[in-house]
Amino acid sequence: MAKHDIDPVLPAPRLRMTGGRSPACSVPPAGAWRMARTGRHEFVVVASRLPVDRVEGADGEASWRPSPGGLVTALEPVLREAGGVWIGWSGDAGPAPGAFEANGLDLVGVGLSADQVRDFYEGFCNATVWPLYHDVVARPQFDRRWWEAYVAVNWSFAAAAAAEAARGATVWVHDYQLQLVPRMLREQRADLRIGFFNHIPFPCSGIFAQLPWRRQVIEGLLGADLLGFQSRADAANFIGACRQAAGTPAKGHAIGVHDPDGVREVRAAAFPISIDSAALEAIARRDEVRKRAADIRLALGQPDLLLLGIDRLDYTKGILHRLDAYGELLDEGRLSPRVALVQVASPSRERVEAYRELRDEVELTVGRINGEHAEVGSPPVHYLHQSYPREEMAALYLAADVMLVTPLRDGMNLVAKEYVACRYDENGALVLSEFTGAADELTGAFMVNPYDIDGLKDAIVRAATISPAEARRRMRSMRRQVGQHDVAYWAASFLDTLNQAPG
Ligand code: GDG
Repeated sequence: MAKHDIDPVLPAPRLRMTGGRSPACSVPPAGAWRMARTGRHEFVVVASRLPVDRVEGADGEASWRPSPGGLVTALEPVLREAGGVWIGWSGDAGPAPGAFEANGLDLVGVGLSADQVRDFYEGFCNATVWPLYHDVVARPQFDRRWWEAYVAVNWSFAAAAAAEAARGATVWVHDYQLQLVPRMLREQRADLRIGFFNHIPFPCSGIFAQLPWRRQVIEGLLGADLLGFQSRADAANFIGACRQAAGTPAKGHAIGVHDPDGVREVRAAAFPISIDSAALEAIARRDEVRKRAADIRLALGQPDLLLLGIDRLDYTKGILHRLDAYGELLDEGRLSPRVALVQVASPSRERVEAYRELRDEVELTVGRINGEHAEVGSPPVHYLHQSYPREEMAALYLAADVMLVTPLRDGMNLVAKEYVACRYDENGALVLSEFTGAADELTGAFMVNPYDIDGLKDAIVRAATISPAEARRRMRSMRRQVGQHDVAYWAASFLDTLNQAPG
């Protein structure tokens, strides 16, 4: 696929940060840029994962199956129109699969060794940054070996992006796994327009300050022209961290970064991500999906009240707090005796210790609630530790009377938006944690502080007992928001702002 023009290595502008030494990560590993060149792609997406999964057929032959999420849906038209490429990791340890085509998209696989999967992905990404950025709801672990792996893997991604991007191309880097890529890329390819979007929260400067490599991370991110966050609070936290960790001054959304050629302006602002609302609503409207929703209620014994939780099994999602509140409501008899809770907890990061412990604790709690309250054939909690196709998810959303979204911290939470998009019938109610990015937009929800179990219980009872007219009013306002601000709107507003950045 991509044919490359071999270009001389571009002069590497060295960024000078006010009040900083040159960070350890500014020195590329030997040979990282041996292949420095410009590619043919005008638009490059760099994300930790590829939008496809490697599957092995019965004959042992490997192939790629598309795993389209919201990000792919939003970026696919841009990728096609601009002749773009997606750079990411396949999810398996092993050598780089290199460049290939799947589903009509140009893809470039970055390889991670088994040690890098352990130290970069399971270590630095999932056991250091993830808990730290989610307000330390679990204890972050700091390990210097993990940091070294993080630097090395970020170099691999930056090198792949530099090789694919045409002169003057737009490169959009995604998420906390790749925070050093913007600067690494700029040092080699000053001609590029570089955007970065942070999908998870950015913590307040007091928490961020715990990170031993905070200055390097800030400097890495400031290699971008535009930094997008899920909420205004996250963007403000980042600006605060720039001041504190790197002594970089900011004026409003603009941060002044001292480059050799003068002061470069980096913008940090909120671009709340969304979903492909129309496509999801179309799935929910299908006859077979509506029938499946009715069948789900039937299979559950036609409950008076069906509560639903859908989450990756992650300690940030507040699953245990939700179960505690539900268990107490059952103890107190405050819900209809014909109530059921369906909790989908899709498997996630099972090699990380904290996730294994969480699974044990959730399963113990579900077992206790069912042990105390079940009757033969009708347990009050239906716990599903599995992943489902989108159609089944839409049927569940349609079947539920009350959706419980109770994270302790969440960048956005797409599940809340998906529930709203599926409810074309304008029924159903949403209980939503105020610690999600979605809470800024879905003001028709019943807002909760998930740590306040009594408040959570009251909100569940209120959501379960509102009048149909109030439910409709609330759902309509949320549907308007999600309908108008879909994932295409999100991508377009980020890319328009990036393209207007002084380049
Ligand atoms: C990160 C940030 C931010 C879940 N189980 C199944 C399944 N899912 C889908 C949901 C939803 C997605 O996974 C989960 O998205 P969330 O937003 O809830 O959470 P994270 O995975 O933590 O995502 C988050 C997001 O990035 C985007 O920026 O909102 O804050 O943490 O789409 O539907 N999908 C299918 N089967 C399942 O079993 N098909």
